[in-house]
Amino acid sequence: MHKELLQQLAQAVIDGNKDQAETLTNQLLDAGLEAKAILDNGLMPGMDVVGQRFRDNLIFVPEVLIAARAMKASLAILEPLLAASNAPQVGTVVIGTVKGDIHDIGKNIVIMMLRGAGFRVVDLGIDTPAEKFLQAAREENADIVGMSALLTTTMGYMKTVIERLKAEGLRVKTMVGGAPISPAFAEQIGADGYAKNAAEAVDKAKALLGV
Ligand code: B1M
Repeated sequence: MHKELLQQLAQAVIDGNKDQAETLTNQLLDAGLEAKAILDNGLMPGMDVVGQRFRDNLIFVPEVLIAARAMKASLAILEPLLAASNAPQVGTVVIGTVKGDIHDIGKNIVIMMLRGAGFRVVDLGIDTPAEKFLQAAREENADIVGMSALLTTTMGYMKTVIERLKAEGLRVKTMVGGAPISPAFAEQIGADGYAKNAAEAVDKAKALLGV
């Protein structure tokens, strides 16, 4: 039964059917499935199909927007479960999607998982300029500055932020991620850490702080 509902949830994301996505998410939770499994096996496969169709010019921005709205509606239900934590506080992360980039679904999932692992997370939102990262890093006494980018045209901005942090002498670790980012790119721009997905982001953040 789980499998069928998960497939329906993926389809609801693909169709951009927000109401259906919410109903199915609640049904899956009622049926005892864990939030993480709903995310990994329902929402993510749905958004993967959306990405492929978008790339192949089968659908366009408006369809992607309504798919994103459906995914966000489901995530809003899952958030308290993913972010619930009994873990002791392990450190502070300030995180944002870099300047020029408005993709935030992946970043928001990373935030939920970090909170769930006991991190205090300050969300700087989307289209975040270097100044905002710097200011927040100082004011929040951050241990880690996290950056997300989904566009090949915006990923280079991560280097700008890292260079600014270094130039200002801020003693903070940096972590980067997002679909176009690779470990080699992360190394090339001088980031301290890279994570492929939200679960890895938690492991990497802990490793960076030695906890
Ligand atoms: Co856009 N978009 N989009 N888009 N969009 C992509 C990224 C694209 C790959 C689609 C495609 O062509 N197949 C393509 C980029 C191509 C490129 O750069 N070479 C693209 C494009 C071209 C564009 C526009 C330029 C389209 C246009 O206007 N013509 C435009 C740009 C707007 C801008 O930012 N300035 C645009 C707009 C949009 C929407 C607004 C419609 C919408 C975003 C809605 C929103 O986020 N609120 C959207 C969407 C939804 C997508 C796709 C389909 C899905 C992205 C997503 O949410 N994935 C995407 C296709 C794709 O990625 N395959 C695409 C699900 C999410 C859970 O995964 O974000 O990868 P992801 O996050 C993962 C990991 O990457 C990682 O963990 C997350 C969870 O596991 N991660 C981190 C992310 N951040 C991390 C940070 C970390 C660590 C790990 O540490 C700090």
